[in-house]
This record gives sequence, structure tokens and C-alpha cells, in this order.
Amino acid sequence: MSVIQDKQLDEISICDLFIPSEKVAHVQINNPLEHALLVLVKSGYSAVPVLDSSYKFVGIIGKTVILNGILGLERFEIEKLSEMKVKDVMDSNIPTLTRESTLLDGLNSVIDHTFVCLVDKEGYFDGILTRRAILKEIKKNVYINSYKK
Ligand code: 4BW
Repeated sequence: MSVIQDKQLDEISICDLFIPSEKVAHVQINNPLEHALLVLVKSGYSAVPVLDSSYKFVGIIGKTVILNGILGLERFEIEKLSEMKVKDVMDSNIPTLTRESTLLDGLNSVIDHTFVCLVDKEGYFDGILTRRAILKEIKKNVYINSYKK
């Protein structure tokens, strides 16, 4: 079996691979957790990007951090869903890519994350690159040679 080399991965653009912002479910930083949970449950995604009021990327929020955020000592404190905001629990320490990034950059990013957000040079949200899109592109470039003995 021979696989593509790092050099080739570094030559492949992610421009045709990412999901553009208008097709990505997202929430805003000041939304109550209740709204974020509704978006996550209705979209079926486990995590989505968080944007500020000017559509700049600020982080990611998922179902698990929301449930942890409302977890009390002995029960889920459901009333907190309307009291707490996305900014209280979101993960803001998230790497980003740009349209100029390569497939190798994308591959490195989706080792630890199921998707990575793309931003422009001013930080405006541009879209997401998913682990699925990366794996599909790499599969297209992997050549498997089987030998009959
Ligand atoms: O609604 C879905 N449609 C399809 N075609 N596939 C889905 C859907 N929901 C989940 N999947 C599949 C994908 O293969 O399950 C994987 C894990 O989903 P996740 O993480 O845990 O919700 C999906 O893998 P993926 O396409 O590589 O996507 C990785 C992650 O990117 C998802 C989700 O957090 C995010 N994501 C993907 N498309 C999105 C999105 N977030 C917002 N809007 C989108 N359009």
C-alpha cells in the first residue's frame, strides 16, 4: 500500500472542501443556553460554532458543556438554561484555519476536533472544514496496490 506524502497534502487547497458559512448551523455568544441546546438538538450536531454580533468567530459550543454547565449537586438545574448564556460555557480556545490553509493543516486540526472553523483575516466566520471532508479527500488520493501471489 502506498499513501500520499506530506508534501502532496501540503499542496492540496481546502477551498473546495469546506462548508460555507451560510450552510453552517451556529449560535451567538449572547444567546441563552436554552436556544443553543435547541439549535444543537434540532440540527442533530453535537457541537456548532459561536459567533459574536458582527459574525466574527469566537468559539464552539456542544451539548456536553451545556449539560455540565447546568449540572447541580444532585440534578440538572433546568432553570439555568434561560439564566446562563453561551459565553458562560463555550470553548474559546479553538484553533482556526483560513481559505489559504492546506489539506495538511486541515488534517492536523481534525485529529483533536471533529471540525475546524475557517475565518478571514479580520476574524469573520467563513465556514467549517469537517473531519468527513478531510477523510474523503485523503481517500481519493490513497492508492492501494494488492498483489496476487
Ligand atoms: O445532519 C447530518 N447530515 C449528515 N450528512 N451527516 C451527519 C449529520 N449529523 C451528523 N452527521 C455525521 C457526519 O459524518 O456524524 C458525524 C459527526 O457529527 P457531529 O460533528 O458529532 O455532530 C459527522 O461528521 P462530519 O461531517 O465530519 O462533521 C463533524 C462535525 O462538524 C459535526 C458537527 O459538530 C460539525 N458540523 C458538520 N456540519 C455542520 C456542522 N455544524 C454546523 N452546521 C453544519 N452544517
